Amino acid sequence: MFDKLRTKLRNFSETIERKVTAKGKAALEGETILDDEDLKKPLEELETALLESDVALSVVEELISGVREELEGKRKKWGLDTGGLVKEALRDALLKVFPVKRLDFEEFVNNKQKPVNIVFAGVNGTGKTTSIAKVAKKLLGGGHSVVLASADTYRAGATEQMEEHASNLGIKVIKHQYGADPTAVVYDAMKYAKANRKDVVLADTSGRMHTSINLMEQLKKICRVTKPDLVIFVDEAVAGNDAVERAKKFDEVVGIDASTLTKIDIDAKGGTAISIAHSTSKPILFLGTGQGYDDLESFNEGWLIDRLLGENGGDIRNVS
Ligand SMILES: Nc1nc2c(ncn2[C@@H]2O[C@H](COP(=O)(O)OP(=O)(O)OP(=O)(O)O)[C@@H](O)[C@H]2O)c(=O)[nH]1
Ligand SMILES: [Mg+2]
Repeated sequence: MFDKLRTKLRNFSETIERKVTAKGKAALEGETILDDEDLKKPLEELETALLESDVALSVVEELISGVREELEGKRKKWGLDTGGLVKEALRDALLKVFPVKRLDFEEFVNNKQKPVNIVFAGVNGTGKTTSIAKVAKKLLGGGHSVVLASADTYRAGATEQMEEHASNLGIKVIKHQYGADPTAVVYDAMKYAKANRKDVVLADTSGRMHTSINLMEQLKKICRVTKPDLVIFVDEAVAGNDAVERAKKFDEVVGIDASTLTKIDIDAKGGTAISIAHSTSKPILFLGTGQGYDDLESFNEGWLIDRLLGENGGDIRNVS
């Protein structure tokens, strides 16, 4: 018993000695060693800022513990602001959330064999149909021809909504009857695009809860049969914590290639983009910034990170 106690005491005193020696050595060189106590306050402040910016809790916890691990035990020059170091470490951690390679949409469409098949998916009301109309306008502006596939055969009025956009933009919609198999609609739209030398098919799918097994199977079938070149997951800025599960599930079931985050004009905090990118490791392609056809911005992680760290005044158009 006394032996055990003696060993414990020896280990304890050795640890203290190591710490004191390390701290003393650092002090002689005009530096200090960051410990839990130094990091506590700045990390708490950042945690609050991320949560207030709508980054999902699970993602915030992971980011903060990564920053803590990165900094604890590191040396810091006397007088250097610990908060500043923490912020820089967080910036690095946030940058790592985004895939190294951005997806350049224009380049992607230019390089793909035509017609390019792009399927939009997500839960109800997130802005899929509106985003399709915006992307169609963008493609038309870039000199591409576009066909819309109204593969939301489930919600009453969905095809009419799509037809209205198509008529405003002067493009063709391929549609079937209400209740028809959505896979057949996308298939026919691709057939039409091939026969009529159209460049891009934008396929609208009905909103579905990620927990609905049947509807997720239906989406899987669309993707299995029509083999989209790009599956875009659409979610909204206000989704917050919910975005993590949804994004993961859509990615797991159909393998998404990129995401679009809408309604950033309503809640421009944008932390949901971090949660989605973190959960899927896929790029964010666009931000929806309003209800008009031109309210679509290419995503820029630098802008978002500056915004989360409170460095660009939060103007969505401060995109460099
Ligand atoms: N403020 C704002 N509203 C948007 C944006 N994108 C879409 N909306 C609006 O959100 C509502 C739903 O948009 P839809 O495009 O119909 O959404 P959806 O995902 O197709 O909906 P379902 O087909 O029912 O699942 C509409 O009133 C749109 O005008 C955006 O970026 N900003
Ligand atoms: Mg829709």
